[in-house]
Amino acid sequence: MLDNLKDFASHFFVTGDPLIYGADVAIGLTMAAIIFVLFYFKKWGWLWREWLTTVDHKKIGIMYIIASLLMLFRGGVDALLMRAQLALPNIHFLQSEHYNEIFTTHGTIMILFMAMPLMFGLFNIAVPLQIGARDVAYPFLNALSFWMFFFGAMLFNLSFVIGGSPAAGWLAYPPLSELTTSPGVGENFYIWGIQLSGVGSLASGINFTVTILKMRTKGMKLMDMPLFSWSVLASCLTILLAFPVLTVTLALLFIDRFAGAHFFTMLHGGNPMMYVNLIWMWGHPEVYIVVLPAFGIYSEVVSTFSKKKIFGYKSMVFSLMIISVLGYFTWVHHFFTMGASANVNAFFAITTMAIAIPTGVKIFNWLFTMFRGRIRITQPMLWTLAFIPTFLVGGATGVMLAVAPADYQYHNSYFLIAHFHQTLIGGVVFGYLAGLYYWWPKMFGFKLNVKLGLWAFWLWNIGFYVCFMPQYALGFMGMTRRVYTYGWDMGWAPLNLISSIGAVFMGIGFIFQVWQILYSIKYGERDTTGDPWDGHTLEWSIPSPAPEYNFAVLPEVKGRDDFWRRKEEGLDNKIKEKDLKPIHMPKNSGIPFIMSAFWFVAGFGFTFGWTWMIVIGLAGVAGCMLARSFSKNNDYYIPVEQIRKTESKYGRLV
Ligand code: HEM
Ligand SMILES: [Cu+2]
Repeated sequence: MLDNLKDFASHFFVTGDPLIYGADVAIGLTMAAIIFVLFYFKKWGWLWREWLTTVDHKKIGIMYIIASLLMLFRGGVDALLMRAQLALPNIHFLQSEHYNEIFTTHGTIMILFMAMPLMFGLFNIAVPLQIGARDVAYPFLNALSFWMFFFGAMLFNLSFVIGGSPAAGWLAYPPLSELTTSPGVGENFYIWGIQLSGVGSLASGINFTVTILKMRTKGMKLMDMPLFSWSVLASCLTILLAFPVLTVTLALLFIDRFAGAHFFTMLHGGNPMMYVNLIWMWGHPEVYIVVLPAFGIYSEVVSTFSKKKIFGYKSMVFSLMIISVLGYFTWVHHFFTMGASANVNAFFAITTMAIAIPTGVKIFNWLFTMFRGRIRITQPMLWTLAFIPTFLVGGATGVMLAVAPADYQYHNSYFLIAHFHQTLIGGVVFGYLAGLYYWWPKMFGFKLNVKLGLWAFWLWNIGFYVCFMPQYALGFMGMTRRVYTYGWDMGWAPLNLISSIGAVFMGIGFIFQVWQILYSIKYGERDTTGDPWDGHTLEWSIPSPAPEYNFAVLPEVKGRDDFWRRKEEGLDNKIKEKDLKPIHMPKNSGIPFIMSAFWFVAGFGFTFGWTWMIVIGLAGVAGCMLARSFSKNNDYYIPVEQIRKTESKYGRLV
């Protein structure tokens, strides 16, 4: 009996490495501290009522952002561990298997559990306010999306201490990810973590598409919409077509592992290359899903801080759309070396290069917007200015990689690693940081400290170039990706050391940002106007932070950048008392949280192949669906008296 238990525990819990025990202790202590604080200050009720059950897009946005910053921390620690291991030849800090796990969790977490939720956080914060709506189209679904993402991310992260992490790369190529070659539960954690959060992403894609198409305020035609909202639409349309492919692909892989099927095995008619095609049919659009909203943010920021309407609005919109459509026809560039015919490779090489054209159009439009503008160098603007050259180099090296014959040389080398980090950090991370700095006062009612922000900015930027420029050279020198160590004879030591130092700089930059947030909570410059940047879109016309109903009276607009027009015409933001009407709102609900928790249980059951647990989980999910279907009391009205009180507190009532 005892021996059985011991045997089970030694497989169930991850053991062996002091790093892991250290992390176990840290996780345990953090959890204990959080629970203690909640009990001590009697905050459980508050947490449940105000946050865990909320359907308010603004609060959901904040939760997304907090979760994604935590994931940025975890992914960043992974990155630093890898860079420590590679800093010099023949280091025995990480074993090879451990290194495989870390690049796998780093890549997966950074894309799916950091970039995606940070993106959805910004969608939630900005889109309803920009288009003059009271919430998203389906607030309940929005909460469900968040909790599905959250529990999916937790399931994935659990593999660190229970069962063991996945180690087959961030896209889990078979045959390596098949049962015969990865017999542990790591790949199951990978599959189910992504499946749960993928449902959330797909639902958010639907939610924001409908919100943008159906909930724009009076007078706002599609071609009057702020460019961030356009970029969200482009991204969500891409989600709608791409995410189902991911779900099906991972489901097939799971059926292989769980039920002994042969979709992607080497034997019995399976075809691993099928998987590689399918996963990249999602994977390539995915990178556009995350980068297009960053382009939207740059457009808002450049226009605001140059005090000019964006140059070439229509061409901006068309470029967004062209990129999202072309993005579906480039996936083979990830495996030119697969051995497709020259014609096939040529097709995908050309489509890939073609994307440089709309992207170039956008870069020129941003530059022309700044040209002769009254530029203010604020924090969002700084990150935008840093993005342009960084993304330019990332784009240019992308075109180099798109040259199919040349890719036989670059493929899976550090040249590629440098290229995609340049676009993902220089494009996506810089963009979302610009967005965070830009909308922060709207979310919380205060600005982030500039001095600490400047430290963070320079550390990130210098660190970025120091880290990734040497990797282009390392790629040419023959260093391939996913190697855990190398010998002195390779001559890669100096450049790797430099690269690791750059990574440390970025890490310190992140610490400065955490410090910046904590410092600014206490000392940050308060925003009492609701319009700290002299903005041009509707979110700046209401108080910061926005009241729960956003707009006491829904605005009517007469065209693009309507808020600038109103300010130029000397109109104020006052609301007439006689215009106030009761506001129809959705009620909070615990179902999204509980249902996602049941999904988590089911996912855990699937991961370990425990039927009883799967049954409990799925039964719970079904119960939640029924409960929701039969619940009638889902909405309420905010009475005029309460709106009057809130608005007069902000001095907005005449
Ligand atoms: C913050 C600084 C970062 C550093 C220092 C860093 C470093 C690294 C390193 C050392 C690897 C492994 C290379 C190898 O041995 O093959 C890697 C892989 C990867 N990184 Fe990062 N990274 C950073 C940020 C990011 C971000 C922000 C993203 C995405 C948004 C990202 C996405 C990936 C992906 C997808 C992989 C490939 C994983 C795989 O091979 O399966 N990284 N990174
Ligand atoms: Cu691609």
